[in-house]
Amino acid sequence: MTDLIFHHFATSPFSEKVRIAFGIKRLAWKSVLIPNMMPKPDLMPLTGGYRRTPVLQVGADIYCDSQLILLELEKHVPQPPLLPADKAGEARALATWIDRTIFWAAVGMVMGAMGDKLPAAFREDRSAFSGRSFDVDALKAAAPAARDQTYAQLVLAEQMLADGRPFLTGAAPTIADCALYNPVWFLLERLGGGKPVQPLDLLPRLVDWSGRMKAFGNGTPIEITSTDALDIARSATPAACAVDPRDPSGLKAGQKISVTPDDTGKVPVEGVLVGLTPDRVSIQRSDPRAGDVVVHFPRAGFVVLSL
Ligand SMILES: N[C@@H](CCC(=O)N[C@@H](CS)C(=O)NCC(=O)O)C(=O)O
Repeated sequence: MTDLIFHHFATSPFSEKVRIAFGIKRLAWKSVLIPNMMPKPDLMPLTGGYRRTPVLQVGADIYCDSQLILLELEKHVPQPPLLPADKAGEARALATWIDRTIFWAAVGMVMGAMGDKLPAAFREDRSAFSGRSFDVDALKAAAPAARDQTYAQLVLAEQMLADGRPFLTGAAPTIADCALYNPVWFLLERLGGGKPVQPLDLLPRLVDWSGRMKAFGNGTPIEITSTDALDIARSATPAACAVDPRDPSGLKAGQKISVTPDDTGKVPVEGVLVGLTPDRVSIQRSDPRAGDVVVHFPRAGFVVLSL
């Protein structure tokens, strides 16, 4: 199997969503630690401008966004399954809900509580990243509302566990559990020092569930440098992919396009369309340090424009 190279940083909750999946699959993986804010001089040659964390690299194929990273992980390491055929749609839909709602409510709680302790450079970076001013006083004032939203959303997960099932969709974890672990871990680590904080103190099944998830660990990271990762990309050849001729976008292989996240870190990445499926859009680009690479993005949550 070609090595899975994961670009991340320790305190990143979206990275923990993937690291816990590595743990469930008991995987040994290559770890590249990247900065937690711009600039990211050794990541940009690989992604072409996509700046968010995490990113997965497999040779000269670069996978952006945890949504797509987990789909790709499942292809490379199918056992134990995180997307069993009878639960795949349900698990992916739950993960989308969690990523787009619970995560942001939890961020509101964490930033309201500790935003004033973060360095000015980080606050400026996150203002540019989100397109909203990182206003410490406004975040503090909004923290109670963020706590209430976190509670209202997490209660739904608590209800899913109410029949005694150990994981969100049944007896074994799926990507929905990995997605939920992201904000729950963030709250526990950042606000609770590992102990249940509000509103988790009112959600005992979820707290037990988080203990079961934590026990999976993160697999075995083997650290490599960002320069090693660039060398690996340069000496590899991207895997073949194809453009679905029935895709409703009408896009054709060989067209120049840009792909941009629709929510945060809205930096367009430009390249030549080489792959298009219902799940992903893939563009080829080259860079003097990374060589010829194909950068893959999920379709959901990304804006694709012909240039
Ligand atoms: N939808 C993205 C969201 C990723 C995201 O927002 N990651 C945060 C870190 S947890 C980030 O990119 N922060 C800015 C940065 O790392 O530069 C995903 O699922 O990967």
